Amino acid sequence: MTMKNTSRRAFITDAAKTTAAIALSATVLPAFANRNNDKNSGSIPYKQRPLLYGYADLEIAIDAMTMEIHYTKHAAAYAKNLGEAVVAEKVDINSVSLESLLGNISKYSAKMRNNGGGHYNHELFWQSLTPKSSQRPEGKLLAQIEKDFGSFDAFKTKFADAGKTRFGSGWAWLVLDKNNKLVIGSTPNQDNPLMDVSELKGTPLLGLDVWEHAYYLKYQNKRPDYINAFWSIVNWEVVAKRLEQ
Ligand code: MN3
Repeated sequence: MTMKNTSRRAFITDAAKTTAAIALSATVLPAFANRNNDKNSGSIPYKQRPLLYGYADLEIAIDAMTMEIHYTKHAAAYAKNLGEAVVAEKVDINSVSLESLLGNISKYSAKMRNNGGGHYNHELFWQSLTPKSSQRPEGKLLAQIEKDFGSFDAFKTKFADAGKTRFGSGWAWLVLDKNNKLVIGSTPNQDNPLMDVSELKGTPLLGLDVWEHAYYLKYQNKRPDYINAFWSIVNWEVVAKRLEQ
């Protein structure tokens, strides 16, 4: 590609408007590519979705300052850096979704891996939270959890253990594997189960950020307390929709 930077930017922005509109109209969830259609944000191809709640609305589990710093600093940096990486590595974001980029992440740089995962994981995480949690899943999702883990309590214990035992920074996951079975596991850093480099593979239904930046202000070293509080703010309706898709 020999386009000058300015025209490449214009190209990405114009084409992104169309695809963003298509992505939004097709489904509310989980079109995580979030291609940018904001005229005011220049060349940044990936954009954070607005939160559906205020920073202070999850205080039963996560304090407002943590939410604000996490969303406006940490997660914002992943989106920005992913945008830089796709430009630098000449990814045509109009033909390559974020999901398929992650599926071939071994072909790209560490910057792409860290920030592609970081952007995807956080967008999924924010959508999985709500101040009005039903506290437990129901319907098909509950039935499948009971089938694959024995009971909702057994599922919670196993998921919590995945988060507690992830050494250092990473994520705990509930995924649907290729045999349509629910599986629990964890990934290091910003890796996720869509990545070809990941040991845990499948479609992410629920992810919990267990990086210290996600809980340290309120919980310090007490990661298990943070994980325990997480159950009070899970948006089970969103998780159930992901399972149906
Ligand atoms: Mn985080």
